[in-house]
Amino acid sequence: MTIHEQFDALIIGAGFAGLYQSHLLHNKLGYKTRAFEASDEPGGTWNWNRYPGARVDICSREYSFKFDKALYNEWNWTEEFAPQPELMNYVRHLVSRYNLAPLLQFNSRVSSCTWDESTKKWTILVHRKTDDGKVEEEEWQGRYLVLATGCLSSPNKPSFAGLDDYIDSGGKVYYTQTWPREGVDFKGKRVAVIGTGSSGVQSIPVIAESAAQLTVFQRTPAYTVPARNHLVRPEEIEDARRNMEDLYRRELDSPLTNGLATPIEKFMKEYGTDDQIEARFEELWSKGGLNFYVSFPDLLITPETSDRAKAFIHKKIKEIVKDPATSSALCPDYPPGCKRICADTNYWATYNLPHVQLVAGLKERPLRSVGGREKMITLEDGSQYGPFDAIVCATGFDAMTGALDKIHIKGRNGITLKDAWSAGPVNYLGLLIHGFPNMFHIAGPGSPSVLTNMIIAIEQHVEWIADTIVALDKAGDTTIEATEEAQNQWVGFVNAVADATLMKGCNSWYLGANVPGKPRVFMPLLGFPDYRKKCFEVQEKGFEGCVLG
Ligand code: N01
Repeated sequence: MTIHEQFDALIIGAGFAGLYQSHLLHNKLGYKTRAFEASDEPGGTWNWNRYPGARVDICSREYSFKFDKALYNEWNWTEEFAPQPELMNYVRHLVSRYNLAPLLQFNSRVSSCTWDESTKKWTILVHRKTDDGKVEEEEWQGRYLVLATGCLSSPNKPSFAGLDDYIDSGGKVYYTQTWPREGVDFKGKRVAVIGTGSSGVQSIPVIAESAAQLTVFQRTPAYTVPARNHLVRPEEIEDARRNMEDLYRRELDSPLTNGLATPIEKFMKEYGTDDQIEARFEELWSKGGLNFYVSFPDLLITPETSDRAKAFIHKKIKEIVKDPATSSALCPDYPPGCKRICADTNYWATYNLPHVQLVAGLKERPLRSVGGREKMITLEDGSQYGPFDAIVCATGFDAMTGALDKIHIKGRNGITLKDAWSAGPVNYLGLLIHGFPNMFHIAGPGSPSVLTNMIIAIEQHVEWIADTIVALDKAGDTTIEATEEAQNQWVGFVNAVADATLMKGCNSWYLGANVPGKPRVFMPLLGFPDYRKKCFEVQEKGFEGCVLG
């Protein structure tokens, strides 16, 4: 086995987080780093999720790194919501612009990470696929470990009965989270889609364009607002470039980091008349995109506001979808935003097409068999649909913790992360975990991460981690670790914030409720500005809540 020593930081993942962390630590600060990526390309979630219609649901001018004004000025997004191939071009541009390739190692899956108390170092075991298809084991040692493993990187692939037989008898199964690079031609095919979260909502209208028949299997309907995607207008780019600093400041000051939205301060009941409230919803609806989240600042807090938003969206669904039974089945019954709202292009209108059918109510009558030799899908109540030439599973992710669950991480005194997190993830600031010195987690549970524009969340974490390493080195400290007390307080705070919202009122992946057996804990923290302030304060107060050694 090859052993590589003397690294400052070992980074797992080469998505946006791993790339920026590599750039900052190595190129800017002169540390010796290496980032390990399981795929043969960088890009993380945008590399894997190549399904038809995949695009970011945040305006591209916002979903861009802002740490380097020159980068911001030179990159030309073509669409308001960048499609997946364009996001991959951006990723490749980052790699070449900052000469990151020598810092990245592809086809390399990290299987274990072990802290050695005597050397104060992490040792990680990497399985690297070589060009001739062999797998080589490598050992890497470094002072710091950075988990840049992504929040939505571990696919949730339910083990449906019948699927193996279906594949054996020539049926095709595709997962949105690991879509074939060469793409899929659905022309003339009878297709089933299982799942109606963001991935389903984005792919269903595009698949419907070519499939001969499309049947959508829905367990829970999604709230979705029209994205109103368009080609970026030159004046929008110019304006964004001229005002990038201002946009960035507004993003940092907004709870969900959406700087282009026009938030209002007033809760709905103080806002005005019914007509004015309706006009506010209409305004955001016609603007499009996830700005609907800022319709009223109490959307995620006050039941009355939530109910009004819900009624508004139900009205829109009923206006668009012609068949009354289908439109009713598409109306969600939980608070909007409790699951992430989707941004779509023609989603509901797709159900008006004669070759598209919705099969709803899978909560009451789950899938009994998917595919089988007859290529049919059977529900628990015995109803059958098909036959299908292809089945698309848009079944989401083991979010936020799934990627780490797959790595054997062993901290001080032999404690494993699996044990430490057996009742759900616990940490301090979302960044540090008691018992795991010198290990940082980017945009993980306990931080705002998935409730923000992820690029903003990533920038903030990457910079905090780099500042921390520099500060420790300056002070001659070799280790940092969260205290148990600070961690317990933080977990209590994250839970209290979630309890004050309506966000625990449905079975979302935020809660881990989509994965059977996963502890039900609300993972992200709502409220970016206060969080960021707290992170600064911790640093300013000499890493309050941490033990340095
Ligand atoms: O996954 P999801 P996703 N039987 O978990 C259903 C981000 N994202 O990949 O809701 C039947 O939301 C499941 O049903 P239920 C974004 O943050 C962003 O779509 O659990 N159905 C649900 O309908 C998003 O929130 C973008 O009852 C089953 C669906 O599958 C996150 O990723 C694009 C089932 C999964 O929906 C995840 O989105 C895409 C079963 N056994 C994703 N298991 C953009 O930027 C699961 N389901 C636009």
